Amino acid sequence: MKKTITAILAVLMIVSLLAVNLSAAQGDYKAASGTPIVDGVKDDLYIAADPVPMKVDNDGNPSKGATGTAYFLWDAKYLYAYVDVVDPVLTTKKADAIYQTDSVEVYVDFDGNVAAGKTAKVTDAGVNAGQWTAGLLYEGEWGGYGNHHTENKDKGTFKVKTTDKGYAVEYQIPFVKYTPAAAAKIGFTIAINDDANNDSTRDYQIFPAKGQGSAWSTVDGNWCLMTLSADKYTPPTTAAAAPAAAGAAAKPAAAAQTADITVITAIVSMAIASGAVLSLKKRK
Ligand SMILES: [Ca+2]
Ligand SMILES: [Ca+2]
Ligand SMILES: [Ca+2]
Repeated sequence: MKKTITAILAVLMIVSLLAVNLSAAQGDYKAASGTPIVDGVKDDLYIAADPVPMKVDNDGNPSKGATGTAYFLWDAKYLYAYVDVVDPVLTTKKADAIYQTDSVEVYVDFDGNVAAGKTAKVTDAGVNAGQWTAGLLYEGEWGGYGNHHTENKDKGTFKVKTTDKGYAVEYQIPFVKYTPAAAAKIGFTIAINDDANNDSTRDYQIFPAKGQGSAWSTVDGNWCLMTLSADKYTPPTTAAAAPAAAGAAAKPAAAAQTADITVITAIVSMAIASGAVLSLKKRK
């Protein structure tokens, strides 16, 4: 009996600790299920994912430079991100370090540190976390830091495309040692580096939430959480097809109407002609 009570108390303590620590993470965003084409263009699959806004600096103040929105997808092997960056002044020359130029950083924790409220250095032995940096001018050349990036960068890819508001980056980050499953929670965050005056030196770094300026080296409760959802976008079928079909049917209908008018005209002409015959007969 005493053992049972001790066990129950221990479980309650763990549950309460977990509850406190879970609330320490900043936000819990849904990653949708699916495999996109990694080409820098937003696939419809991303519609089912929660948008992750990037609008604040490390102090939580509104961005004075770039802003952006990220969407995440996952399948058995990869985590994908489509990151839409609003940046009015794009860097045109490379720098000594990628992060000094316009670029995006995706940070991942595949060890459950954020969910458990633990702090860890991304370079400490056995810590499966790291930062994946993709630069506007550096396609095919990863930047990054931490064990997960260093060990696996050859297995990941990204594509960059300029847009009318700035640029977009699409990521394919390999899980490797991590086995994803529906409803699992991953620690993550994301940053935009903005060189605002094209001098190859970063002016702003923008995050989803404050206190994430140390995410490059340290996993902690300031990171966000992502839930790997089984939700998957499916394109609308009958509803969207109906207006197009109606539009297509409009022309034949118009043609039928034209045909009707032709017939009516013929009947009227015949009537007039016969009327003319009649009137001719009357005159006789
Ligand atoms: Ca795509
Ligand atoms: Ca810029
Ligand atoms: Ca600058």
